[in-house]
Amino acid sequence: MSKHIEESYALAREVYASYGVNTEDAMRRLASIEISLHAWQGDDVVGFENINHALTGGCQVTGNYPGRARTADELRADLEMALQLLPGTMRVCLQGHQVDRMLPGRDRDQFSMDNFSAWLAWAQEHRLALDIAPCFYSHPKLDHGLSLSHPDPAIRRFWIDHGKAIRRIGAEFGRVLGRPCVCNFWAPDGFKDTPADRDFPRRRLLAALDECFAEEFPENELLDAVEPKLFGIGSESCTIGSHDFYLTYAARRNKLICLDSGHFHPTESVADKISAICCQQGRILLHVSRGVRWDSDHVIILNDELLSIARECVAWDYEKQIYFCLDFFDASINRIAAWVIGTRNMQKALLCGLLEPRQELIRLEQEWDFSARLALQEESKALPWCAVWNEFCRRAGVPVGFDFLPQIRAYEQQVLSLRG
Ligand code: RNT
Ligand code: ZN
Repeated sequence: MSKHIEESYALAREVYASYGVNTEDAMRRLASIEISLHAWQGDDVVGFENINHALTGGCQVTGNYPGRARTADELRADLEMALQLLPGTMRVCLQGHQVDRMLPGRDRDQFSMDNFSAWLAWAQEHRLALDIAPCFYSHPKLDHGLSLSHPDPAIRRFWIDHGKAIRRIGAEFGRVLGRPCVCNFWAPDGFKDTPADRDFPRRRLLAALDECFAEEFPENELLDAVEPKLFGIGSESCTIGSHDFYLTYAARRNKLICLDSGHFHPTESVADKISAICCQQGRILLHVSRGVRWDSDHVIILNDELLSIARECVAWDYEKQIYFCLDFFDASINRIAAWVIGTRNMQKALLCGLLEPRQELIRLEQEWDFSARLALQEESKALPWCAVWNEFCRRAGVPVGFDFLPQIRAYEQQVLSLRG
């Protein structure tokens, strides 16, 4: 098997060389792109506060496949299993309620490293960088669908303090692990029906964010991101943190804008936004997800949307300005399979982008030969990228192709199926 992989790769390498593409360079670049594995696929966005807050804020996880991680220990074991099956450089991203322990009488506004220390030790042991996001939902203080923009100062205070607490924890992750932690703010705030006042809630969100971000941390410890959304379930008529709101905010305050591929109108291209933002020195956090008819957070598949997003990330060497985080959650299939399938698809898409015969395409474009450009774009879809992908996996010591599934099945039998 391994011999076939190497032989196929040798042939593919020559084919690509004839198009002016160096497959070794492509694999080197792919290996250097860090992808943040979103821990919330493993616990169905439930968190470990042991209070069983219902999932609110418009996010929904459907399915009850056995084996959801019920504790942070179980989640870490599951992540380890998934990470073994993934090539390339991985990080892990947590939600602010995925504490590894609760402390008596301390709610989210008072979380500290005491609530996350086992995560830090685990990341150190596995040489992983950590990212984090405050969790402004699934809590009774999300009132009438509002958190940071709520009119009641006491409710705002609670959420502002949560945001500050999570940033502090993130900065410590970054400091101890020696790699900056990306801390992403997404708040579900919005109105189901037409509000009389769209302005004041936005001013309140603005002031609340400024307060959250007032404490300064060096960029080698913490990078702040803000995540807009077009609409959500329960906020169909007005989302306080809309795209225009946060894009302007990120530009003014030097934050990363988070582009979630499920957060735009279905005909709007996230891929097209990448150069528009990056060419102005902007940095982007990507939440790579797949909406089916709505922001449903399906496991990402190797479709045109994913390919075009990945292509735009690598085509102009923007991958150093882009932070890749996955954001899908499916509880109707094995959760580890979901992580592995989706993450490998992200990496395959990036590889396809890296293997594109770009110099030739650009040359044709500069010569106004749009017929040949289209011809080559289409022909290049059938180039043997999969032989390069298999070789990439082989060199990384992870299963090639479908071979990752038996290990997931074995883990399901030995571990996941025993969870109640
Ligand atoms: C919600 C946002 C957000 C969430 C996570 C779980 O629409 O995409 O990033 O997916 O907080
Ligand atoms: Zn998201």
